[in-house]
Amino acid sequence: MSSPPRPQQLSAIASRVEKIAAGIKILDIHTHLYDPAFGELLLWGIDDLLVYHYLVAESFRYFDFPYEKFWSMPKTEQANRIWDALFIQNSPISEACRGVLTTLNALGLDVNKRDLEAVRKWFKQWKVDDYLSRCMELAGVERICMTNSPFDNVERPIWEKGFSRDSRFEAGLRIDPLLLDWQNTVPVLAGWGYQVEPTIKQRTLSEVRRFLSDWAERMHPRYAMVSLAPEFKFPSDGATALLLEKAVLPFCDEVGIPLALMMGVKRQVNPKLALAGDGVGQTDLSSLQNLCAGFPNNKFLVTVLARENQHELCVLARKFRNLHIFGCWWFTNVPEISTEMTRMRLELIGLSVTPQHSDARVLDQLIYKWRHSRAMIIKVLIEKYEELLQTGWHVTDAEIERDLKNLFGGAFNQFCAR
Ligand code: RAT
Ligand code: ZN
Repeated sequence: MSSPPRPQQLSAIASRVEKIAAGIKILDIHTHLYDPAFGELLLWGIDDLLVYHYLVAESFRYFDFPYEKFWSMPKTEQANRIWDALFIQNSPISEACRGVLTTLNALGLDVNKRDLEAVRKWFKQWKVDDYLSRCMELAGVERICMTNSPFDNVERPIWEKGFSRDSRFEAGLRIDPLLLDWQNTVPVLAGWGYQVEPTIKQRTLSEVRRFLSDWAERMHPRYAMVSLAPEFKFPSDGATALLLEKAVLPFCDEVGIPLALMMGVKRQVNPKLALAGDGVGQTDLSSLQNLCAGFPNNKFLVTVLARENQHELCVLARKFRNLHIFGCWWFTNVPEISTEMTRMRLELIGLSVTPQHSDARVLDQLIYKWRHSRAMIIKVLIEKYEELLQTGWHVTDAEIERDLKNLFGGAFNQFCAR
């Protein structure tokens, strides 16, 4: 039996991991950011940081005026109200508030002055292209996966016209309206020349596949993606399950891309909050089990929103190698839960996981989302290496580098390439 590790060995492993991690560049596999060619769709700057829907939801805990009044205000005024409620009248301790401060601090601003106008002035000096590079550098991110919807009326024409792609951005084909709102999507697809009917028969299925293939050709997406309600069932005779089985999965198989499922979102629990009005519910993961077992040639990238589903998801990943877990999504992206989830994932499925994506909607958020997540992931990994040390297993620098690369995008790339 080897002797227990000495304190210097433990602190040496921590500083070796931190040093190696500083040189690792991240592939952010799910964001709502855009290639600069999409113009105004790429949000950035202090006002967009403040009106982020995570902060809108938190502000309404303190606001006492009607929802409508807030929505009728110009963005700057909304940002002022949020700043006042969450940063001035109360200390900004929530994860989303801390995030704004981490971001401003990393950009070199003195947050302690509490001077919103000075921050606004500072942002005016930037041009988007330079600012994009600066944010990516401060976040340690080298590639960003977008969320691209053919159903978005602002985005679609830009794809149709064509543009020269920024190689730092990858596409993600988002298809929620197709799978979740079939009745209203039929006239839309018909208007674009696809011969589809509300009753799903063979012709309609092959037209949906043609639609998906046309968009795959345009976007070259890394995956197709849909978010699902807690009530999602598979198999079932509803439109979602039918389209999934007979159009989307065969399409993904043919093109060779995974299907990403974001499970457990209850849309519009409070519609008065708009984008901030969605909630969470537990999903019956036997539907996911049925998909993984029934479609072994398909690959599933999965994140679940409910904390209660996380353990079962890890167990499913142990049974099905066509399932890759990613991210601590949305309400789980708080240190208490993300640390627990990351530790559990590493303990159950080792390094065959992508522990985090940023879900950034505003460019600057890359900085805080990744600074916070990177620190959390490294902390958990160090713990695990220290436990290995107790057994006499010493990880080499090359092994540490390999493991970190896998956690920050390598495992995702390997899964997609299989
Ligand atoms: O996390 C979020 O920003 C949510 O609003 C959703 O966009 C979610 O991430 C999604 O992609 O559906
Ligand atoms: Zn998202």
